[in-house]
Amino acid sequence: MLENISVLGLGLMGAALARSLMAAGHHVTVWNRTPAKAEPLVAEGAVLADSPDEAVGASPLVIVCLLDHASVTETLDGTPLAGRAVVNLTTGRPVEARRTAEWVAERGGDYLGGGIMAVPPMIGQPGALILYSGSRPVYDRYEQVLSVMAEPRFTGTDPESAPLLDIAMLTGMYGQIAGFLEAAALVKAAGLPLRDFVTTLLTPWLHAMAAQQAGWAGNIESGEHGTEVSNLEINRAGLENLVRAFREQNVKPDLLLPLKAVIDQRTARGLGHEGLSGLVEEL
Ligand code: FVH
Repeated sequence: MLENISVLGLGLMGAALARSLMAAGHHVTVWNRTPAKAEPLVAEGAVLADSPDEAVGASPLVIVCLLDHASVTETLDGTPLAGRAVVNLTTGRPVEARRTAEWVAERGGDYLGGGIMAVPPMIGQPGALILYSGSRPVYDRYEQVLSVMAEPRFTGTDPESAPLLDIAMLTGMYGQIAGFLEAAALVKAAGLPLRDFVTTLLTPWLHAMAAQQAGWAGNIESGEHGTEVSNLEINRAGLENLVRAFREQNVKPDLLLPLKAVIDQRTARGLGHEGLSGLVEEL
């Protein structure tokens, strides 16, 4: 079913979202603080609203993708939201999402928040994912529309859940990036071919190791941190070895040191027999 949809915020992400909705044939009204950014979309068939009020008035489904939550409430301040489904795809912390959801509800709107797990070129393509939380009725009513932008995943009615899971996903990503950067610095400093190392060794190794994570999650949920694979004492010695090797190669191990500190702390408590999952108890 083709819908009337308003998109507020035409930065890199908002423009990509609007474009994907237009490509699916929906009737899209757009608004941006700096109107010039709307010009390419208007040339492609979007309708330009002169104000947030006009944009919100044009469609029952209002998608907002701005810099931060403060800019969302600033933009929608004074705009009646009664009868509107407000889908906020602006990144924020869980407490901000709760506050914005309450703010929207006070003005009569139904709030669904989303955490975008994609960069703009991925929008509308396989592999893009958006985590949603908030109003289940809004999600159910518009699931088909949302799936045009990215695979939608409803994570719960608590507005905090999508941003929390978004942050958890990014945390896993940054941890992997930290390991990648240290490994790359070591290989580069040694004058070895880096691209070859990454494609033939590191990436397949990381895939294989990622298979351990479901088991660790089970340990963490049960609080049972026994292991028959590799205990913390072995990992403590392994990290010690890594850090010494980095220093001998004149490469700083700075991104590895926080992990080493937590392993040292746990083993110093006499828990070196546990597996790596036990470290979560220190955090
Ligand atoms: N780009 C990405 O890769 C990431 C992927 C994950 C999700 N994020 C989040 O998406 C939100 C928007 O990000 P963006 O990439 O579109 O950002 P910009 O291109 O910088 O556009 C920002 C838009 O916000 C408008 N804006 C800023 N401040 C205000 C304000 N006070 N009042 C009204 N609008 C405001 C800005 O307007 P203008 O500067 O063009 O006038 C842009 O439309 C963001 O939460 C990411 O974390 C993207």
